[in-house]
Amino acid sequence: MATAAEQQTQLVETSKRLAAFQAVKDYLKPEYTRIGIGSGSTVVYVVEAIAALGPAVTSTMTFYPTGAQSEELIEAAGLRLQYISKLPADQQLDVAFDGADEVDDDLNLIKGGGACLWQEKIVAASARQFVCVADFRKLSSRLGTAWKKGIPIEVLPMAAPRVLGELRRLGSLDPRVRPGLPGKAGACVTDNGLWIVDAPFPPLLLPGDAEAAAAPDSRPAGTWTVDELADRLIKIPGVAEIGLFYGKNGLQVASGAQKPVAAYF
Ligand code: ABF
Repeated sequence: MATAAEQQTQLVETSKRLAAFQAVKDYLKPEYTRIGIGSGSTVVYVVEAIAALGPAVTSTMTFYPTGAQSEELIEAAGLRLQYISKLPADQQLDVAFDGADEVDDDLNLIKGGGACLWQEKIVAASARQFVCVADFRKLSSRLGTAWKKGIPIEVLPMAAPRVLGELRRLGSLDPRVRPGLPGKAGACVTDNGLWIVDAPFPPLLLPGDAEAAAAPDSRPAGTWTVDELADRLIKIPGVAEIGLFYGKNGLQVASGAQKPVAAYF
């Protein structure tokens, strides 16, 4: 007899797998040739779903990873690998699939729990369509409700103390440099040699919220809309990239689709 914890794990894994297969069914068209593959445990099922289509469909496709994990997944599934650095500037990925840590009502995302957020944003921004695949635990009406560890922010190590100070001034509740994996001393180091700061904020507002009508400096400390906070965070010197994937972004209009066209739960 499975324990309650085992049953919950099974439910989550089943949800991830169902969401991944549905997302691939709905958004991977046989005529597509360039596909982005994100990071995390949900994306494992995305690659499984793609591989299950067989070489008749996938042999004309090339897959672009967001990091070492997705690179290994692509190769292990026998799919053709290419790096985003090789994508010509005048070309786009047809679609990119990736997971998330949290998704709000407007399909804004928190990403970066796995510390790959910078590459993930570049791959997402290179795609015409970005499909977020996430299980039911990730859905919340306002970011910061389900994912309580904070917004992941990739920073230059020498700037970390100053960035932490700026985050406190913006109302972040106890921002911290993310530690390395258990048993490893020091900070978590990204594939880019940078650090991650996790910055918790009160739940982020959406433009239609009554509180959003007031000017930011007349609201309680740390109360921001997603767009306002993203604009401020990315401007802090020493911040390389932020784990907020949000709708109002030049990339979405100019080249890619940083905001997901769909989220699956
Ligand atoms: C990536 O993997 C990250 O942006 C996000 O932090 C994480 C989600 O992982 P999982 O699918 O394992 O929950 O998508």
